[in-house]
Amino acid sequence: MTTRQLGAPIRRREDPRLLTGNGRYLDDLGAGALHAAFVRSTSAHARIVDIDITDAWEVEGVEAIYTYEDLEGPMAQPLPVLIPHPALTHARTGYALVNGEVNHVGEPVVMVVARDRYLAEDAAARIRVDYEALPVVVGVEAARSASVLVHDDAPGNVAAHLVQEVGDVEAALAAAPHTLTIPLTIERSACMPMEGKGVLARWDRDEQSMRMWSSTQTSTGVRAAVAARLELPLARIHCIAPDVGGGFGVKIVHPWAEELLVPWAARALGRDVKWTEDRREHFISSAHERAQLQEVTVGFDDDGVVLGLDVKVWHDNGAYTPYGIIVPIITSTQLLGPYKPGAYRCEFWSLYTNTVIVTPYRGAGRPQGVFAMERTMDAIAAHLGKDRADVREANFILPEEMPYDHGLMFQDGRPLKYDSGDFPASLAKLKALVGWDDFTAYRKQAEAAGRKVGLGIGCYVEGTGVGPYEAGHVQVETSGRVNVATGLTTQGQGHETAFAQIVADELGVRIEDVHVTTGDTRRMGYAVGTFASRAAVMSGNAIAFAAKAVREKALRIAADALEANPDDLEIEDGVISVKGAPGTSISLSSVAVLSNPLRYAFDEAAKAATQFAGTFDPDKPPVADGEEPGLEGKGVYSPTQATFANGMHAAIVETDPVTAEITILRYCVIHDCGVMINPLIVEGQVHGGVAQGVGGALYERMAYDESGQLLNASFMDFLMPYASEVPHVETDHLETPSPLNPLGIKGAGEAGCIPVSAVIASAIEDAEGFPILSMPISPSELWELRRQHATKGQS
Ligand code: MCN
Repeated sequence: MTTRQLGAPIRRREDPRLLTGNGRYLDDLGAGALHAAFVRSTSAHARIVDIDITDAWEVEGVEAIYTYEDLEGPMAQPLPVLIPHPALTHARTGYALVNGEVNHVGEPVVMVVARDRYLAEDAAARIRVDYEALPVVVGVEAARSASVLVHDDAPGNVAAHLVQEVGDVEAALAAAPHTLTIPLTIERSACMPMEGKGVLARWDRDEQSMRMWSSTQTSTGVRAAVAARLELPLARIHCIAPDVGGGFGVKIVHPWAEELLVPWAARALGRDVKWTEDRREHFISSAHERAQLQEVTVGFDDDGVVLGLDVKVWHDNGAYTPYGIIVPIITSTQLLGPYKPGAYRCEFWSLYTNTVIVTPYRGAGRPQGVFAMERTMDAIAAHLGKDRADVREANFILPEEMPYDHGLMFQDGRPLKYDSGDFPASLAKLKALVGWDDFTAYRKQAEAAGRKVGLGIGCYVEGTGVGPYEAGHVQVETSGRVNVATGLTTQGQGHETAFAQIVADELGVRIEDVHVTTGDTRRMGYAVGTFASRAAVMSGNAIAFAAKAVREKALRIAADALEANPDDLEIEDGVISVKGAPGTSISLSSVAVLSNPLRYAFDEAAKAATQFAGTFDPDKPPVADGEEPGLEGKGVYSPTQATFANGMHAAIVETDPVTAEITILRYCVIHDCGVMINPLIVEGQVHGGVAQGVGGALYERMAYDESGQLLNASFMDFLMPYASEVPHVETDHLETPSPLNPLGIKGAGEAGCIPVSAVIASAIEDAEGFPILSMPISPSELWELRRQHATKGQS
């Protein structure tokens, strides 16, 4: 009996290729292509008075220089708002090249195309842009004061304002025995994938068609955008995502200006054109996230049970809103985590600033929301003198209350309705893993040795696998090779392995025979993209349906050939046999031959299949009426709502009594993403997420000055954690299957980073004894907080 692949902790098959430098990333492609470089705005808010390109033409090897004036038709229109929302009353987007006014440092003003990147950069450096400075808005405080406007026609700097309310919060707060109001801040940060963005385009003059490659999280989205803006039939464009060195959200935005301009220039010049983003460009012209001011007012009883929760969020959306209000709407709904909030009201303002645009970054609004909710849970416990885990447990939604409808609208416009989860069981596991009940003794010991230690906790629920759909295609070649295609893309999540596991099980073939292609519109033209931890749920189930369809077809044809009933057949290791009579069998490859009217004489499988040819009626066509030729099938998965994964983290930190240096001593994770396709991949995802979360909690922030210049736009100044700062992550799982999809899967890709800031804050607070209300936190900030609290204590 073949080992079942679903749930097997097998190593990622793509890793040898990627780890030995044999991956094919965007910059590995396009030898001989012309290169593009961009002149980007140096001012955060200004009118362009003049652009002088004369000197740039002096550089030998320059092929083209483009400004907004060169753009025509749809190329000259503002970039699209990808996810409109009725509350987004003042949506604004930029242009492929700046049209008159710049709204943040880094916007593309001029595109130079030259023989190589060096020449393109040399020419770009000779272009002079004269700006007439306008007043600048940086940070949420400045945005909400509205003394200066980013866009004249967006009053109050408000792009969107949304209120959702369930129950009567005012009454609940008024009647509550206890109330607290907690102000919270999370600073701006960004994804920082190892590989920046990049585009290569090839125009075929004969066919009048475009083939392009983009380091994107959605090749179908890029293709659609290019078709619209270049006024080309979709059939004449193919977009391929090659190996992508991380995305973490920033590459789901489409089209980036460069994704339009590079193919547009390739067509205009009749030459291959390529652009590879450098790190500085990534800092100043891609996307950021996280920055929010939040205020929670909570009412609760003597047991810590929340009776009413009123949350206000001021979200910094940067200069434009191409991605709508996804981030703040996630914060405002997902902050509820595993808890029942009693009456709930959430209100947010999405505000313009003269800074880089904000779009979802791994976790997408959840780290901020979880920070708000978990700080609130700790504050309730501190107020009542209760155990922090007990207060959480008192507010949990219980397994028997699933499915649990919060009565709110989620990011996908569907109800925020949890499908599964066992929060008390997760908490019990977490407490056992971290040694919750032994911590008091441990702390005493540490204190006796002059050390300060603290224990922190954080819980979250994450809507994953959002729709609307994904599709999968499975095809068995006459060699027995199984080709699997999904249109969604891969940035390092291990889809080649996980999807092969699903097909191996569903079809009954060896995993070695399964080959997975992602993100290539030539193989699958219908897809939404990889984001929102949706690939496993969406493509996983679509591919499973496709494999099932192929299996059914194979059994039908084999039954004919073997003169058996399809119900009596089984497939194992690519061989179809009669149950209990393994001698009566036919290989899947032979069935592939039989399902294809062309029998190739040189094909081994064809030869094998001929022995069954006699079983066919010569008057009967080889492909039956209504049957498609070939052993292949499609599957589509389109759920009615998201599925909700969850997790609980705990950390033990030590803070240096003198230097205030913060060290994570232990980091423990309990994670529930339903049925795991591959526990090894899931753990890798969780570990990577925690590493990113540690960066967000302790190191990473975007340091803008008052004029809108990003002061730390390089890895010399923007601190990412090294391996030395990322703790060993102790992980355990709980598998509560999702009832919403046949495989019982929930997503896992963002989980690790979601509660980390909340957990570390909780642990530092526990070590220090005063509230931590703002993240990230550096040793100098902690030192300053100590000083303030010491002074308070004396006064
Ligand atoms: N998985 C599993 N069992 C489950 C759920 C998931 O084995 N029950 C596996 C999946 O098969 C997949 C991986 O875990 O191989 C992640 O699956 P999923 O949760 O569906 O997430 P996506 O594949 O949709 O990936 C997107 C998600 C997001 S939103 C960000 S951001 C992120 C992340 O994945 N960006 C990443 N993880 C990343 N990992 C890498 N290396 N690089 C990125 O850019």
